[in-house]
Amino acid sequence: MARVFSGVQPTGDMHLGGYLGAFRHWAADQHEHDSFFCVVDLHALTVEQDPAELRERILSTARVLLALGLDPDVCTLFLQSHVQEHTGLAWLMECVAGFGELRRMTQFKDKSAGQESVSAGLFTYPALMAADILLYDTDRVPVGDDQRQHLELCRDLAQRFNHRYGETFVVPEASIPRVGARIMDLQEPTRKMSKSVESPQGTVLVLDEPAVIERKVKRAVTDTGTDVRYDPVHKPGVSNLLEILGAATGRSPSEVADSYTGAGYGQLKSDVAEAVVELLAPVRERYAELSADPAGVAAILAKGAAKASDVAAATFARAKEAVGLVPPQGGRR
Ligand code: ATP
Ligand code: LTN
Repeated sequence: MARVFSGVQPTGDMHLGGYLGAFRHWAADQHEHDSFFCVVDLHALTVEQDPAELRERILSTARVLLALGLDPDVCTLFLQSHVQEHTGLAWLMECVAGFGELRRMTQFKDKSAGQESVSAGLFTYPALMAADILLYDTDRVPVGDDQRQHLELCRDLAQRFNHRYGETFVVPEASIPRVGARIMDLQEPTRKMSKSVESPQGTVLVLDEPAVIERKVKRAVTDTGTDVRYDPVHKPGVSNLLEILGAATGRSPSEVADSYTGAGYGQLKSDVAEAVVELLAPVRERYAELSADPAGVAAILAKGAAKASDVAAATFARAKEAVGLVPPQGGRR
């Protein structure tokens, strides 16, 4: 059975982009593959966080993942900071990664641009992400399109390490959906829907009430003209709505567009709102149940961490030995 690993940052409210680009595929993958899903809380520290807020966000992110269908009896769900090997292997990865290749990461360039101070962690972030993936002998990494470059770097690092120190890591493949891999902001459809950019009206949150979802979709920026056509360059707003509806209903955006010949933007928006509400309503209900059971969620995360630690410890021991570190007597730590 192939091994799947993916992660989500607990840095903000989870949104429709992440849901369509990644999380719903995780829920499907868990039934077909040996799946590990991780709330990457250490990655969140690369930018300044309020401790109380972060604590709450880590747990609410785990609740959303469970609410959208991750089944702890089927997959392994855990918090990155509960498995110490992530930071240990990240160091080995940092020592294999080049300064130049980290500097070329577009996410680093975007997130550091215009900032007064930039942490060293933000710069080395992709090395920690590579460690996350490589620790689990991962075959496939289901992510949205924005993670393509980080995945490419992870593959390069794994191959470089294997070449230098002997076969140690499985070289993973990115698994990026054909439809929905890059959902755009509803108010600014040339920018990806994101939780770290303040855009309350342009971002549909997984936990938004149906009336809020309807309002956001109906106020989405569309383009000049009246015809519904899939053309991301000239009609980014309409194309984004077609992408959302396509991803929600299992069709390609062009196929969806064909069914609107002669219809206007109004009909398209109503249908998008309805499809998204239908998709997300069960998540909100289940989230409320999980919020009433913090001990249950904590137990799930503890079980996940124990299982993840077993796998991670074996890989980390192998990697340390490969580079020439000396194992401690009587144990693998
Ligand atoms: P930020 O927007 O702050 O960079 P994020 O929302 O991209 O954060 P995560 O929530 O950690 O970060 O991402 C979780 C998953 O969702 C990742 O696999 C990412 O590629 C995917 N994803 C995020 N935004 C979108 C989007 N707009 N469209 C499709 N997939 C997305
Ligand atoms: N960089 C990712 C989050 C992330 C991740 C990972 C995704 C950290 N480690 C390992 C997949 C596999 C993001 O910003 N969305």
